[in-house]
Amino acid sequence: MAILPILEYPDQRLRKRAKPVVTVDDDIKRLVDDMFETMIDSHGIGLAATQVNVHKRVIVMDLVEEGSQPRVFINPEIEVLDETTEPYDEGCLSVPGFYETVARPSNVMISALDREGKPFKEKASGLLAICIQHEIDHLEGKLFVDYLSPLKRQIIRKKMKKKSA
Ligand code: QAP
Ligand code: CO
Repeated sequence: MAILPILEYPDQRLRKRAKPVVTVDDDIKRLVDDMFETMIDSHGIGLAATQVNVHKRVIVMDLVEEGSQPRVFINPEIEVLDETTEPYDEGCLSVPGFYETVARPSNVMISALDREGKPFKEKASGLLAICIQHEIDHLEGKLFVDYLSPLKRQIIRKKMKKKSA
């Protein structure tokens, strides 16, 4: 197992679109294990492979607030179930120290493969629904700051650049 470096905004590699996993082999399982170790080490609740510069459709999650259950989503897809949206103060391991309110659909159906490559479906609401949408955005090269006003995004961008300089 290994702790992988996490890319930070505004790194352009966070903008790459991840490719579907063709077979859930030992390499993917190793990636999943390393992603869990990396996420736990940095006190995260969710991590997409894009954030560790691997452009494959893999997400790990452990929602501590909801009774800690390690979850793996490979090639995840969501279907929005109704019109309800909910604002939530989101953060991101790739934008450390910044939290902003984002409104997303409250109720979604998730389809994905698990760590063994087996397909499953799960109805999600609450933090799980928010987190899976945030993480799927990463696989599309999208970040939560993209939902903010250009001014707010610019401020965060400048502060992040200053921090890494
Ligand atoms: C994504 O985010 C998420 O700023 C996961 O200093 C967050 O794990 C989805 C973290 C909220 C839904 C709601 C952030 C750790 C972790 C920080 C994370 C920080 C240390 C963020
Ligand atoms: Co994130």
